[in-house]
Formats: sequence, C-alpha cells, structure tokens
Amino acid sequence: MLGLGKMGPRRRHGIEPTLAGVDGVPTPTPEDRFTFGLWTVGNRGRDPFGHEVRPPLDPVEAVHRLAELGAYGVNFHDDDLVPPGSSAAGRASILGRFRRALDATGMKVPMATTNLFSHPVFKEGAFTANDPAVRRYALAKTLDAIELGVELGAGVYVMWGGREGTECDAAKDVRLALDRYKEAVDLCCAHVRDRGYDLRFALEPKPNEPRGNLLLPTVGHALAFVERLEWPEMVGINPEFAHETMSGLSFHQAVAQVLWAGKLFHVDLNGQVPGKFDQDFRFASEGLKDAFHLVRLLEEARWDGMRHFDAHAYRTEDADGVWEFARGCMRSYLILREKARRFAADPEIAAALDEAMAGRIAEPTSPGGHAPDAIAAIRRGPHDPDGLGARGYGHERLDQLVTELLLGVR
Ligand SMILES: [Mn+2]
Repeated sequence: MLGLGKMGPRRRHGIEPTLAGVDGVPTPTPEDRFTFGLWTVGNRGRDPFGHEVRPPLDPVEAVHRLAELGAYGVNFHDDDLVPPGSSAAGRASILGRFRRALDATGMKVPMATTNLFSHPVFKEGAFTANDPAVRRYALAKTLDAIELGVELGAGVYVMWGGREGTECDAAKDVRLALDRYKEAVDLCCAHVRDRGYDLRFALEPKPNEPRGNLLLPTVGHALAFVERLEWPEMVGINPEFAHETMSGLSFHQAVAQVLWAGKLFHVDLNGQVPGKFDQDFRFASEGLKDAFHLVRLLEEARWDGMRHFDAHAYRTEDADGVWEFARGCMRSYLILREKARRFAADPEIAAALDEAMAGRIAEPTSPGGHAPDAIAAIRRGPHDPDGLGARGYGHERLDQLVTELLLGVR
C-alpha cells in the first residue's frame, strides 16, 4: 500500500503526516472533519427512470454507522430529519431521538440546509419564483430550517437553488430574478443578524439539473453575485466537484479562486465525469487527478472547514454497499492527502517544479509597485521574447511524475 515508513521528515508545504492503519491507509478520525449528508447515505437509489432500490435509512442509524466509520458529523435538509407535515409533538420526538444519537456518538451537525426543490410548490422556482406567495413560503421554510440548524449547532447554512432557473426563457426576466435572489439572501442574513446567530451562508452553484438552466450556474457567477449583497461578508460559496465538472471546468481551480477570495465556507466532494448528468459518485471515483490537486490545495492552504461528501452509493448497491461507499469517500481523501505529502517531499518532483519555475509565480511582476517610474522601467526593458519563447518548461516530465505518484509507483 502506501509504505509510509519510507517517508522522510521533509514537509515543504506543512501537510502533517497521519498514522497509518493496518493496510497502510490512515483510519478516518473526527479530526479529519469528514461529514456526510443524511440524504447521501440515506439515498434510496431513485432516478428519473427507476424507483427506490433501498429501504429508508433511520437518521439515528446513519449517525451511529458514520461515527463508527470515523466521521466528524452529519448534515441535513430540514425534510431529511423532520418529514414535512409532522406535528409539533412528532417533531419534538424526532429531534429528541436524533440529539440522543449525537450525544451518544459525539457527532456534530456543522451545516444545515433547506429542501426548496421537492414539493410541487417550487416547480417554477423558490426564492426566484414569479409568484410572490411562493417566494414568501420559500423564505418562511428557510427561516424555520435556519432555526433548526442553529438549534443543533450548525455554523454554516448552504443554499442550493435547485429550482431557481428556467426551461422557458420567455417566462423569466433574469435580471429581476437576480434582484429577488439577492432580496431572499439579504432577508436571511437580516434574520440571522437580528437573532445574533453565529451562522454564515454558502451558495452552491450548479449549471443545470433539475432545471434546464439554473441561476448562479458556476462558482464564478456565485462569487460575483455575493459582491452585490447587502452583507457580503456573511455569504460565501459551497463549491461542488460534480457541479463544476458538469460544466467542463476544473474543480480545484474553482476552489482555488474561492479560497483566494476568502469565500470557501464549505465544500461538497464527490466524483463526476464531465458532460454527463449529475452523478454524485463516491469521492475520487472519477476525476482522480483533479481530486488529487484539490486535496493538495485544501491541505496546503490548511483550510479548516468540513470535508463534506455530497454523494451517494451506486443504484446497484444494498445497505452494505452504502457503508462501503461512505468508507471509500474518506479513504480516498486520506490516501490523496498522503499522496500530497509525498508530492511535497519528492526530490524529483521538487526538481521538476523548479524547471517549471513553479515557485516564481510568487514574485511580483513589478517589484517597484504601481509607481509611474516602475511601470516605465518595465516598458523600457530590455525584453527578450525570442529567448524566453524558446524555453521548455518540463511539464511533460512533471505531469508524468504526478501520474506515477497516483499510480503508486513512486
Ligand atoms: Mn451538493
């Protein structure tokens, strides 16, 4: 397996070594901050062409099984935990049982969210529905879910606008829809400020599915949207591997820009092939190299947020397959984290990085800053475009070294 004993003490990027389990792969622990949605391990395998293939999973069992596997916590949509239409007494009883499971296992609820997509009321949109009555219901449901999340200790509230979009473009004025989207997020922020809750919001972009076209389709759209909000400091992004990959974009590059903007409030990890429907596969089962660079990025940045898996088991699986799926998500992350540590410690990779001048991107283009003299000096040169253009960067060798690291021969 990983043969971690051979690792030297060198830690160029400060990724801490982890104790290996019996097969050489570290065993997940709560310190790794792995979380799962109740809807992920509880996914029953329904798809647009077929019915459920697995029985319902009791949220209490999900908490216990995930705790045994080494997870830090669970997240949920309001309806995942308290079925719609529950009485006040029913709600209290469900919450009591769920809290006892959390207390017994030490599992946390770091994130909460609302289902604004399943009920027919949301078929034309939720926060951006044309009908103000639908929008007011969506907001009320969200504020209730915020209360529930805060009650269970959540510090992040994810907003995925699954029905905020169009098939019939004639029916929606997108500029006004964005006004309403902003209004809804501002109202949620205003409520949280009024109550004094320690809660931040994370917008989750997605290009399409279930709507033909969704609003805030990519990380870039969402980052730009946040800057137009009333309290932009309260709102960040929850990028998802599958969603950016559906658009053919690089996920680790998207996450890097979100980190650069100081807006990585949450992250959704899974596996996805570009150009296909939203697959939500086990983390790193597809897009392995992008997954590696993502893990390297998160670890080198020492990002302290939750490594949340928003994915589900293949439809072929029974209950045992669900727990294999959950275990596999965490194992792949930990294996890639060890690979990232090896990447940083490997002398041949270090030499290839020097050849690629990878470290020199940290040098300012204008050492003299914005001063007119400094700009004039850059204009004067001397410049040697032909000489510079003749240089090779050694990317073939560097990328092959990464490939061989991932294939397990380094
Ligand atoms: Mn997601």
